[in-house]
Amino acid sequence: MTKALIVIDIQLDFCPGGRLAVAGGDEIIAPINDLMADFDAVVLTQDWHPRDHTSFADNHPGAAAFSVIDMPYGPQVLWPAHCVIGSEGAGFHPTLAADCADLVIRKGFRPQIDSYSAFFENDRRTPTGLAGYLRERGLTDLSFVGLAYDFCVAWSAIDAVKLGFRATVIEGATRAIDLNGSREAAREDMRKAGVTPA
Ligand code: VGL
Ligand code: ZN
Repeated sequence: MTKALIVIDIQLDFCPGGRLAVAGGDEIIAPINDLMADFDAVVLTQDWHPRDHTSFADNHPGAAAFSVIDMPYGPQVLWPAHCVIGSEGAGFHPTLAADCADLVIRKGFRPQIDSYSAFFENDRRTPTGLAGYLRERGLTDLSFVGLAYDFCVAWSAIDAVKLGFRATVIEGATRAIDLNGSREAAREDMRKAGVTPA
């Protein structure tokens, strides 16, 4: 009982028609639902931002969406407002088998810091609590799917390896934003970190 499927951010705002839509984001939902039965545990993450979140371009007057600013914890992409707490777009896509999840973990709810990874906020230090949950249940072999490949999926998988888990990304069950080559950069970062592609 060591295998967990970690399903990253299958929320309406990341699917076509959403506020930060990832191309083809909805195409991976049926395959993810099918994968769930192969695992001992299923964890869903949910991007969950207050309206005044510092990662939103419209909270920085004059700044364009998808530009990059320096934050105390490093560079930060400014995104269109998305996954606002309590909004429809923050909800899971209705076709995701969310009822099968053992745990839903929310991230990005502190106004001053973004959180791509399911394990740490973007300062790479503030934990979400997920590592403790997985360790306590003996879940050591993690497979990552979901959105977006080049941000939340990659950062989560890399942190998983750093924390001592075995991490695989099931690429066919992910889709990328691909901002300025971020897809290839993420693939290379994961390869170097020891994340196994599948
Ligand atoms: C994500 C950008 C901003 C993601 C979340 O889920 O990859 N990307 N917030
Ligand atoms: Zn976000």
